[in-house]
Amino acid sequence: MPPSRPLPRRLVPLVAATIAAALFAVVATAGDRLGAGLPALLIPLGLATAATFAWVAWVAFPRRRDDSREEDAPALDPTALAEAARRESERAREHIEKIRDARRREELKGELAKLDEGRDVEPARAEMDVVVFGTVSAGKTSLVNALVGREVGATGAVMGTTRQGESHVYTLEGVEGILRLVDTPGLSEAGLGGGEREAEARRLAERADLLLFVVDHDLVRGEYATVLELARLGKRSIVVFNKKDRFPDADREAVLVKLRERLHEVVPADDVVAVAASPRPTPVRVVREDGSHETVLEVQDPDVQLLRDRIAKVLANEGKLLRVANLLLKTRLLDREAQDAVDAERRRKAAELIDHYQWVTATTVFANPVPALNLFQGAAVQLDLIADLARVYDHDPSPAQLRALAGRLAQAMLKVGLPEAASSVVAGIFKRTPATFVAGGAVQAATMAYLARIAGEALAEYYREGERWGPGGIEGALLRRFEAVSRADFLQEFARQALDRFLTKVRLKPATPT
Ligand SMILES: Nc1nc2c(ncn2[C@@H]2O[C@H](COP(=O)(O)OP(=O)(O)OP(=O)(O)O)[C@@H](O)[C@H]2O)c(=O)[nH]1
Ligand SMILES: [Mg+2]
Repeated sequence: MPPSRPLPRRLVPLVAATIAAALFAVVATAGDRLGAGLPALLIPLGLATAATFAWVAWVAFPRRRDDSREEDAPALDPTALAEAARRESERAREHIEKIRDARRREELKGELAKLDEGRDVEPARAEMDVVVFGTVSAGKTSLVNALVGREVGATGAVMGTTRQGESHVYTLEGVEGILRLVDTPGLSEAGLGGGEREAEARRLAERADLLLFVVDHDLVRGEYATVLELARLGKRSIVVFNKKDRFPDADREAVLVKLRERLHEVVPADDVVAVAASPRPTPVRVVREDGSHETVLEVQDPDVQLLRDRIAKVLANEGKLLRVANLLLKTRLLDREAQDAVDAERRRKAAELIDHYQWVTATTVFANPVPALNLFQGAAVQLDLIADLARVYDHDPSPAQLRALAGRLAQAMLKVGLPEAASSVVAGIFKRTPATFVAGGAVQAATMAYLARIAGEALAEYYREGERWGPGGIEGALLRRFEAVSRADFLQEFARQALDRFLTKVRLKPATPT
């Protein structure tokens, strides 16, 4: 049965005010008959009634967000989530099958099989990843050691002590299943840095069943942004304020209040917990038998019990739901990885094809100069390029469709004046080279290569986008590619290759500048 929805709190003052106003009106009407001094008495009476109603209603309808979270959680149905994960898994499988690189394909298949297994596993054998994440030196490894109860990872004052993710199995009273506590490399101070280690930490955090976000003071901007980002991803997080021993009681409370306040939209107050994973030894005055005294450093035990209790409570109450929701998320992420892998392979293949055909085009023109656009109106090389690009993107156009597409491309090129534009770009780059002798045939050939590349890239984009040209239609697509291809770095490389090819073909040497 779905849980009953509490009255939205925003309506509470309105309802209270209406009731109070109605009462006030009734009494005031009666007051008209009773005498003139009464209104002075009625105003405070009305206000007091409104305030009382508002207070009673406020208490009677608690905020949904924090306090009712655990009761609300089951409203999401684990069976429905598991079913969604199964559908997502089918989609991912289809994408994985399209990956040509056998090793990558098998790797992703293996990961998918593990996720599939995880859906039907019984609670006692279920695995839960609790990922410890946060800024460098916040005390993540110290926290892992404290929770596990022995030194499993190296800690240090030097930033970047932990270099890769490490997981440790541990148990918590009252929680079924296999718990893995995963330590991660720290985020850079700003929390926005790149780098491989940070990328790995983020990858682990995204896949966590439960996240422990460790800070050792109030949040810096980067940390705040990261917590929000992960919350938006649906990541269940406990924010751990570590090194509380460094603060006097009042300051520690102030930091906690501030953290709770800043995070109140995404993290319930109970899920912001203060700990001391590895408190500094404290100086203690010891009185010896002979009456003299000295100060010694007393080692302090870790203080993480509150956090342990909180993790146990969250996992006991929401563990199953978190695990299934996370399986769905992980399957989605895997599907995205598979799609990215397919896309990257296709882009590579398309780039190879375009490269190949641009020079085939140029060589054909160089051997047998034809009026520029004839080539696009049904010449074999262009039709082959279009057909091959279509196949890269799983399309199989008929010969008639190929000819129609080639014709449309040629028309669009003419319409936006690409042949002239390309020819002047090419003439320009040849002018800047020592090969001033380059004959008209070579310029024409290189121009055609240039046009073939622009057409090829526009086509690849067209197929990539599911046979859509994007803004401005076919002309817009061609112009966008023309701009991209006319970048200086591309032009330099193009000129070098063009000269290489035509110079070897005609066996001419560059004219020696006089
Ligand atoms: N005072 C105090 N110091 C702590 C506490 N926890 C950790 N530290 C110190 O903070 C420093 C960093 O601790 P680590 O556990 O290595 O921090 P980390 O977040 O794993 O660091 P990286 O792996 O480099 O990102 C060490 O010098 C710890 O002794 C604590 O509760 N109180
Ligand atoms: Mg560490």
